Amino acid sequence: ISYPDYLRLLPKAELHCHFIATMRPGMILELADRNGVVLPTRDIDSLLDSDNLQDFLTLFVTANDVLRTADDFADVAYQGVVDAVRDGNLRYREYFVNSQNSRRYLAYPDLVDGVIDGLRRAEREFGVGFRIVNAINRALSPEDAVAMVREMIDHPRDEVVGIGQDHLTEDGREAPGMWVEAYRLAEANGLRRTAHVAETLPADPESVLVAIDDLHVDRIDHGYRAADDPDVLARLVESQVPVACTPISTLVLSGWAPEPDHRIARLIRAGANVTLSTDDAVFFRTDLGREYVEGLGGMGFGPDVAKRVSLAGVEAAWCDEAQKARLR
Ligand code: ES4
Ligand code: ZN
Repeated sequence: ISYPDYLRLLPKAELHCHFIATMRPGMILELADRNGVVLPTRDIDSLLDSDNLQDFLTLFVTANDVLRTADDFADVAYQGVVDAVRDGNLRYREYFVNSQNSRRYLAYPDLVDGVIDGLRRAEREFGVGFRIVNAINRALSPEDAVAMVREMIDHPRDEVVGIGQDHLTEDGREAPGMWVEAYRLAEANGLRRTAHVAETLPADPESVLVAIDDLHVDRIDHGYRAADDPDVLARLVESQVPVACTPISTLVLSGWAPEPDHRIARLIRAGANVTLSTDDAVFFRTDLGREYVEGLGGMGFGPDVAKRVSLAGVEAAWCDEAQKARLR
């Protein structure tokens, strides 16, 4: 078996996956028609054409807007699993949903129940486990984030296990400390916590430490800039907080091509607890197989590291022990 085939067939757990960006382009058009939403363009290539975070987030908002009902969410959830099983032998996935973004159309419990319906159906057919993480929209206010966490507490679901973040302010600033109240509330109510930090320039490496020390995260999304600061990197390694890295996303948004000096490669060589994900599979035209083949392979890592990274995804998952045992 060739190395690329080995990497594609390796069973995988994915922890950093934005639900909206698992939506097939055809489905964006179909749901827009179903719900009478006018898109800026019906040309898929120009719709998906974004090479920086701001354009990307505009696309993200556009795509989010075509989803209006719980059934829409269930349909997107189901087809996303079908694609990921085919393209990268996905066995387990944690999804970021954005309940704040759909609040105008859909109450929080209806949204998550739609996602759960679709993912349960896919789990019965393909055996792919899942959990759901509600992501704070960082373009909105800290108070809004706290309100989001309160909704989660008021409508608990076994499948919804934590909070994360996405989107970003217009100026691209990362200020992880501003979310501390939402994170404290989540922690006090038994919710897990992850944060998008230190993704690209100009984000500070120190954001990683704010996430660990102030937000009390049990996972970090991206975190690449830690590789640029020896003290931050040492703390990240010492903590062994899992880092959910996304090679193709950084290639598209930051122009960082997979090569042995890539920041993710430096994190791995330093002994950080790295896992691999797609971030936004459809929108970056990637899949979990490609993250391993072009990402890890392009960074020069062989099968031993690939196996270790894929297992790190299982160990860092927010599911129960019985499910982890099945995935190992
Ligand atoms: C992202 Cl800040 C943010 N939000 C959603 N998806 C993303 N992919 C990369 N950065
Ligand atoms: Zn992300």
